[in-house]
Amino acid sequence: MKIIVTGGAGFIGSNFIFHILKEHPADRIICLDKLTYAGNLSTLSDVMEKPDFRFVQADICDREAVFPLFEEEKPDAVVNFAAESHVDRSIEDPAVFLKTNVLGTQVLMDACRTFGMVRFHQVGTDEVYGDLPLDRPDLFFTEETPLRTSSPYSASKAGADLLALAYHRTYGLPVTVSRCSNNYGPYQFPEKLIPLMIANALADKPLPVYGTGENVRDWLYVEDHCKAIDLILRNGRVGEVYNVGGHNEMRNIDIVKLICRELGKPESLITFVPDRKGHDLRYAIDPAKIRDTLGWYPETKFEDGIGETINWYLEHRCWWEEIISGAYRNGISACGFSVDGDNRET
Ligand code: NAD
Ligand code: TDX
Repeated sequence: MKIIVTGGAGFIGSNFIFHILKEHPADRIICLDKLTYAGNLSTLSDVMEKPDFRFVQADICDREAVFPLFEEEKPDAVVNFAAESHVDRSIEDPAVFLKTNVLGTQVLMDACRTFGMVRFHQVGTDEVYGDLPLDRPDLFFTEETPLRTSSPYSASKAGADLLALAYHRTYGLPVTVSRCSNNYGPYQFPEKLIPLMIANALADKPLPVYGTGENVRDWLYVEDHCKAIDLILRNGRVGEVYNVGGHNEMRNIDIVKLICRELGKPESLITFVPDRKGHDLRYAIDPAKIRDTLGWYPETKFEDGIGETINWYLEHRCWWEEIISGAYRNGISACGFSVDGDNRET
């Protein structure tokens, strides 16, 4: 299979590229990424020189860049990870979220329609379902749960999902959508809860917990998410939505305390700060559909995954310290990563 992976210099997209190149050695990957603040070429340094990998720096909203790439590469499939992904940034400035997440998805699907009805997978989020009450642990998100978005981020992701399903119904484009819960693991940008807390704790800085810290998220190890997308891409039914998540609900405050314990840091670093506007209370996925139809289940237990993740951040300090210092944006990494390979194109 020849796959265009958009947003592959980000957290989940890069892990997906590593997964595909390892599990499907006959596949070829073309990574299309704009390298926004969230994209980091040093993440891809291990695969940059591989013959079955190509990196192209471009914006998914840019038809003039996207269409010729499709014409040249004639991909079998597109997996769209490219997005603005941080809820707090969407509250500060929604415009780029609507542009990239909705209009960028449209450009990609128009290219899919134009160049032979290319198989398209949209990477979505459980945030499109809004939130569940804290006092109803019996309730979960199913694929039939109505969309009820809370933030500009989740509204833009819901727009993209609906557009993808509309392209299937209207044009017969072979589309699938996955909606996953919170991911954690290597290469997550240190603005998100877990890597931010690890980085701050290691620097003995305050750990900013929003509100009371009682909000609940359903955490999934990133590799399990990548396996789910791989399965949906190859064996999923077009026109369908699949929820991905693992019955692993944790309160934010408990995650932060666990990180303190693991790093030997005092809980006195925890600082309660004003709550996020519109802060969703609880996310919880019912993964019955993907389990029963595709045989997917989360393989990594949280105790193992969080330990591996903390170790990864301890062993890759240079990767995230270059992000915090801003040095990663120069395209030259001092961490021993080579990011100027022949496969890099702009
Ligand atoms: P990320 O912010 O780490 O990475 C996003 C990547 O997309 C970056 O490499 C960035 O450079 C690229 N990008 C942004 N705008 C672009 C544009 N206009 N053109 C081309 N590339 C662009 O995000 P992530 O956490 O890896 O999330 C990937 C996808 O998964 C997103 O669609 C997100 O909504 C979804 N998702 C994330 C989670 C999670 O917990 N992180 C959970 C469910 C779904
Ligand atoms: O400093 C913080 N303090 C804090 O209490 C940060 C950054 C977050 N939080 C809270 C807010 C959330 O309840 O922690 C929880 C997790 O926050 P984020 O890491 O920002 O993730 P979330 O808002 O849940 O969204 C994530 O999961 C769904 C991803 O960022 C999205 O891209 C994905 O769609």
